[in-house]
Amino acid sequence: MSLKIALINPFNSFLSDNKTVEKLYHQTEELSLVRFYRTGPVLALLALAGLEDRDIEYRYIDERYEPVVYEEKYDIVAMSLMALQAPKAYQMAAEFKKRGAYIVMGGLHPTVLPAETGQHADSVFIGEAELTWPQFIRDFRSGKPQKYYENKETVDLAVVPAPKYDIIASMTSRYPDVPLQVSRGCPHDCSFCTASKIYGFNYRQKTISQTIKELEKILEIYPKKPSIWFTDDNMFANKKFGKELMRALIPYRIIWHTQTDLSIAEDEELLKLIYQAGGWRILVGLESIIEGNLECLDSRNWKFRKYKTNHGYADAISKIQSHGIGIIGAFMIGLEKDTKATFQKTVDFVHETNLYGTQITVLTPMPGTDIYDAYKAAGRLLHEDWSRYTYVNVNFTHPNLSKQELEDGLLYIYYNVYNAAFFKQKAMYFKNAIAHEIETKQA
Ligand code: B12
Ligand code: SF4
Repeated sequence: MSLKIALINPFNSFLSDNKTVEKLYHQTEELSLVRFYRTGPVLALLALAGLEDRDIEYRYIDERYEPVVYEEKYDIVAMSLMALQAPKAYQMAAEFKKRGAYIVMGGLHPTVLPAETGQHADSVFIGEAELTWPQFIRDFRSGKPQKYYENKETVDLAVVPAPKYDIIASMTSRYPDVPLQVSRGCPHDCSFCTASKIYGFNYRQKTISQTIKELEKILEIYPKKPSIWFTDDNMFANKKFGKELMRALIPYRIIWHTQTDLSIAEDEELLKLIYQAGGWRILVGLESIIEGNLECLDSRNWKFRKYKTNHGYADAISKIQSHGIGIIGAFMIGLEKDTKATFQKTVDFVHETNLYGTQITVLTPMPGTDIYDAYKAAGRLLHEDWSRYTYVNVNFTHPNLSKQELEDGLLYIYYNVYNAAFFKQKAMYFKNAIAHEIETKQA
């Protein structure tokens, strides 16, 4: 039985509910760049197509770029959703259902709220889908699809098929930044994070040759080398593997970015390899530089125990950036110890450390997380309209700051870290750091 399956990324702007921040994103050159890097294809959907493609015609539809045509006939409509996309996905599902399509949903939101998703989808996928998607296709073909498909085993990444990147071969100009996932799982358990809920604590990797094959598949479909985004939660959790991968990447002369933690600062050899392999910016969750905020952010309290003060952070940032690798510091505002002073202190820290970039967001109690449970129990959630759970809106009550104060504080930080004067200061810092890195490499 041949099947026609729509793979859909429903659109809901992460700026939708905060017009002032949206205006700022359009005005500021650096933030426009951030918008540019929010354009990658949805790797989960390409991964599904890579798992099973016998006698299946997949149609990849990214609503950020093209309207969804409900009249087109599909046997199955599959959607991947984060919290902020859920309400939109549910509306779309209703439209497709009217026309007889079978609806399936998976990803983070369905994983943490399967019963809610089950009201809108015919089948719901809980967790990773490498084992369950092929099973679903078999069940669907035999006319017996189940309501829930829950992944019960740890997926061995070393044997998963490559995502079907050629699905986006005709769309490369839309996607200058391409996701490639090397590892899954995170040993930490941050109280605000949902990623660890889907992949668990068990850190697993693809093999080096598997990763290189995926990279080559991407390079094959791109006329000009794209930037690669290694979408791992913690790319260098295994440093030995990380170094081997860096050595394998060097000949490809690509540029790439990723996420990891500050412990790479302790490994000089790794830093040099990252630079040589084309790693130019790395996002690190710093969360907060306000005393008391780091405590209890994860069950083992590792960040607080390791870095304790801002000096710990600043030293590690300086070590990494001195190798020509930019750190994007991810900060959350709205943690329990924040006060009006938080905003200026955060700006000062960014300026003092010459942080290459920042990702400043509002603490968001995502369903499925410990803080969601705690805030809900304490009656602190302002609403549960997931479309507004975007990381730039305030969705909860804070002990020291009003909603307005938090929103104004967010803008205050934005205006002070995304401005021409600081941009010039950073540019100078990195020019010197890179010149030094090239000199020491030649010596
Ligand atoms: C790449 C990425 C992006 C990309 C692409 C998003 C995308 N949908 O792929 C971009 C840049 C667009 C993006 C933007 C944002 N992101 Co983002 N992003 C990620 C990141 C780092 C990796 C995702 C990825 O590529 N995974 C690789 C694939 C293969 O794995 P997967 O998605 O888990 O899919 C597997 C299973 O989940 C399942 N599955 C997934 N979908 C489906 C669908 C079906 C039908 C089936 C059967 C199975 C299935 O099968 C797959 C194979 O096992 C994740 C972190 C993470 N660990 O997930 C954050 C993450 C998903 N992002 C997050 C957030 C909050 C955002 C933003 C709101 C941030 C912001 N304020 O700017 C924006 C929103 C953008 C918008 N809509 O406007 C949160 C989501 C939290 C939540 N519960 O909703 C995460 C978890 C980060 C975090 N730790 O908080 N993001
Ligand atoms: S926020 Fe990062 S370090 Fe914390 S659990 Fe999530 S992925 Fe791991």
